[in-house]
Amino acid sequence: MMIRSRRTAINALGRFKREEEDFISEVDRARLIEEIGGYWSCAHSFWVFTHEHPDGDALGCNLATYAVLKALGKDVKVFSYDPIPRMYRFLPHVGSIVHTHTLPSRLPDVIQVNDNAAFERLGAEFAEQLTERGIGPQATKRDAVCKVLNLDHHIGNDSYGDINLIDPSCGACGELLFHAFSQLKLPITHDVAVNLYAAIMTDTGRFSYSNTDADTFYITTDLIRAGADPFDVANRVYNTRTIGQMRLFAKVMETIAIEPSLGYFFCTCTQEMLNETQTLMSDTEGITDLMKTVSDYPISFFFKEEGPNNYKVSARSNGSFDVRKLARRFGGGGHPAASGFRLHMPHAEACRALAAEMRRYRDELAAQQEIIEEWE
Ligand SMILES: [Mn+2]
Repeated sequence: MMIRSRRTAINALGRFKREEEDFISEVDRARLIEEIGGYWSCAHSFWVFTHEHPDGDALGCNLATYAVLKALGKDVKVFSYDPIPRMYRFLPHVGSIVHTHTLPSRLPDVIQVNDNAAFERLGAEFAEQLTERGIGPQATKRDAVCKVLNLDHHIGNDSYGDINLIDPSCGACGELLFHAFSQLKLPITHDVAVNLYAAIMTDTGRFSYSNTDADTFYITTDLIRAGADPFDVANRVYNTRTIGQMRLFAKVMETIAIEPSLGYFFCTCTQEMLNETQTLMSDTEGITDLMKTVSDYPISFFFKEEGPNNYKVSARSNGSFDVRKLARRFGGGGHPAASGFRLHMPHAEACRALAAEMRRYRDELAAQQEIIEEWE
């Protein structure tokens, strides 16, 4: 039987394990939302951030935040460390996003970070500049005025904010923002609805990942009633591929390699492939979803060559294996079914390092399972 409840702790070999401390009670959530609401109503200037290489949840949340704060008459700047992927350029207010690596010198009253589990993941230069100005966990002298609001749904968020509203029961950070706006009676306008709908649709894999539950549908029902058009949003996000992208997909699929004894397969996108097909690394979006449709292997990895001997690895699992724990061994993170990490070494060496770690991890899980069986 498939266990559907998000709040069920499940054994490590069977399904994802969620530890008690990962969860926030309804009461605590409501209290934190009240506190955040206090900043939204009292503060004047805001900077809004998310993780580098923003996805639909990250951008949808930041633009919904922009729309809500603007409607309250605030001075709002949304920053993006990386360019906005083409598929998200239709989102309402996307033109307000400032793509830069250099922040203005004067700090705002409030910094809000959506959907970002660790301070460094803001982007190295953002994290550095903020740290210099007394913001973040590494700052030696703390800025006395500017407060950091950290709103996220990743298990294991570093809690780097002054207020940390972390709710892993939310399938998308967009769900968490919906709860916040609703509790604070802030109007869900058409623009807010489209952004939050796009956030939730993409982070739940079109309402198909294990993070999808009844709440997801209750929330999206409200968003549709507020003006989000499911056909239009899905069409704009997913049906915008180019021929160059299809050629890139073909080249990447050619590289598929299998590790049968460890239960995974992987493929690679090189800079050369991007040159040959006139595409960008962000055009590989969708490849991991395609890899997840393979039933023979429960785990897949996608190596993206970002520079010489520098690979960003996306890990995906069909639900039987917690890839977040594996990613953490390489200094990465994410969700149990979708995580990422970096390997700074030549490709062949990176493949060997991954195989070695997978073998160690699997042996440890097997040992744990033996202990569990002994107790039962
Ligand atoms: Mn997310």
